[in-house]
Amino acid sequence: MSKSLPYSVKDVHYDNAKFRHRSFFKVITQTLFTSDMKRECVSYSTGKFLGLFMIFGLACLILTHASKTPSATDGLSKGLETNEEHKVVTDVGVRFKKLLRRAPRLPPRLSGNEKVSSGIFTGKPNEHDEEKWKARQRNVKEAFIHAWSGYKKSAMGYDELLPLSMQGFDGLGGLGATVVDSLDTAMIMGLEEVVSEAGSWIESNLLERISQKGDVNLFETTIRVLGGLLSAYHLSGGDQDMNLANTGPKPTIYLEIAKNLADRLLSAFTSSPTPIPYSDVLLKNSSAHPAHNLLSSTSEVSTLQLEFNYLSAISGDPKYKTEGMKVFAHFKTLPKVEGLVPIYISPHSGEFIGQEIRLGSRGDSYYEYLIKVRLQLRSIQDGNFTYLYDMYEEAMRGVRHLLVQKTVPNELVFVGELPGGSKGSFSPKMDHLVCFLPGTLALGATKGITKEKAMKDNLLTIEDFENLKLAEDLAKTCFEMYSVTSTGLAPEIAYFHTKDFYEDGLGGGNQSSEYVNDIIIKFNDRHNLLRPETVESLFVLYRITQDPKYREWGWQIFQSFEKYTKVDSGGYTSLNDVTTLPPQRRDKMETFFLGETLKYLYLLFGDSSVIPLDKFVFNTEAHPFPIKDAIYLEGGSFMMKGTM
Ligand code: DMJ
Repeated sequence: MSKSLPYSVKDVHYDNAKFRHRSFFKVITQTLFTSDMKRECVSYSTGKFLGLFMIFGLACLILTHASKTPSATDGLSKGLETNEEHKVVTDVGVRFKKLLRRAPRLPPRLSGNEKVSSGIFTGKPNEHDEEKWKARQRNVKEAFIHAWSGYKKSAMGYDELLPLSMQGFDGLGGLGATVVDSLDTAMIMGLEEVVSEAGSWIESNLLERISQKGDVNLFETTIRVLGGLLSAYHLSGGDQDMNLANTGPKPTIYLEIAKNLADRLLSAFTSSPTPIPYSDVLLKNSSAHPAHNLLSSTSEVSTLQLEFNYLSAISGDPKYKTEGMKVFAHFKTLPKVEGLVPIYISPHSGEFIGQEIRLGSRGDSYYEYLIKVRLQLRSIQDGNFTYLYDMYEEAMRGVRHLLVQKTVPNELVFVGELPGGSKGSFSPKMDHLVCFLPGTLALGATKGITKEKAMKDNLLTIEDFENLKLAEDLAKTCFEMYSVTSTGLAPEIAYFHTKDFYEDGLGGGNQSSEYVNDIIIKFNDRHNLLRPETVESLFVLYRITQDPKYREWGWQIFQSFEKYTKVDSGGYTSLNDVTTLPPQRRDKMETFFLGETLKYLYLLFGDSSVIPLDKFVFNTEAHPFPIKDAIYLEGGSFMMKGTM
């Protein structure tokens, strides 16, 4: 294995922004007025404006005193200093370097009036900003209406819309997946007409489809269809015994269908000889079978539990939770590589198969659900589920140690793969799917509250700070995977230029991107499926850090979707090649474009009090479930203590 770059507390002072060359005078003055250092200076200065004339004296003062003022933008060093268990001595050399460092270069493609500061943000946007974001949020709502009307016109009741040929396609077992995946987005956006259309279709057709349809994938059906029904149940007032939706069926309809579906899906667990479920279910006769290669994907078997746990909570029947959680209890016993796990597991032996480790396809949401299920069950008194958090923390240490490297020449941080396990070589390859990780890391660090509040209440450990730092760096890389292409849209997979790897002539096509030599896009990986992971992470990071740059990045991505994927006759389409103009289109609108991508963009541009991250947990398909204040009693039954 090539030597991986340590990404740990030793590494925390570097800044991932790219710098311009400027004069020493500008460096000093702009540092004082535009960087994090400004806030530190304020607490020392008896005459901060005189500081311009006494710059070296003031600089010396700054450099020889440790800061006592909390700074929202320099939380890492502050947090480390205040953590009783892990006191870190202030590094004077690093502080001197910070003073000399040049102001971060602004993200590319921002227009003049959209420029954001390099990190000074108050969390209180002015009125003009508020109006701007409301208008942008309306743009996203219009995009959703355009996507839905294309689907309704040409594909209503099919799983997916083929927007170019204007027809429907059943790629997910024929349960009308786009209808169910879209419903809670329409509820959140207040689109009553769409709620009525989708809700009525579900009420009239879905039970029949479930009882008559054939093969479905356990994971896809759980995250999209079961997940969509459950969040619709909550958002329409189900677990408050109310009907909050002005239109569509009453909430109990969603719950009844969800139970019927889940009862059939449970056969994947009960037919398997181990706690690892089979990958496929024949819905009509409630039987299950393994995939052709007899294996299950690690991420698939460990990305069912939020849904099954919530269904147990609202139905009062513990069987869903009991089966789902057996998977995690089993994973706890299996050997791992610094918390990281291979991407295949056998439902027959219960053992991992092969060595391949990655946080992209087949690995990704295992890590996501470790922390999210722990957050979902955090109010349970018996503490039986703390092992999930331990597994998550160990895995993130493994990611930082074994998988994180930086690019040449511009030091973008990325998460690579271990195709041969711990003894194989490192591959500088990252699926777009890995871009869920910044959001998950940020959520895991603050547990859904803002970084500012978490720091004020002294809640963050060194590991939390390390994870937050990695989250922010990785989010930037994910954003640059968009910026580096001609279309402003990311490829499905990127490779990264490192000291051990480079391939010439495979750039993204945007020559004005400063990362054009850092990011390599191979021919077969140039497609874009309208995936959500980057905007999902931008949404979570915006909520947690309150840094408006994440909104601006999301806006740029949204504009590119509008420009290159919108189909005039209705809907949005995938692309075959994001690096050439005009991009060749691929005839498919994935359900997650409505279920996830547009929902996260809408929430990113909206009020942060809507679906707060400390009170809701989003399943991997962006369906939000409330975190119940529940006490689980012995045997798995529980009492509610009210809803949040
Ligand atoms: C979604 O179905 C889910 O987010 C899943 O976890 C990963 N892949 C797609 C979106 O890209």
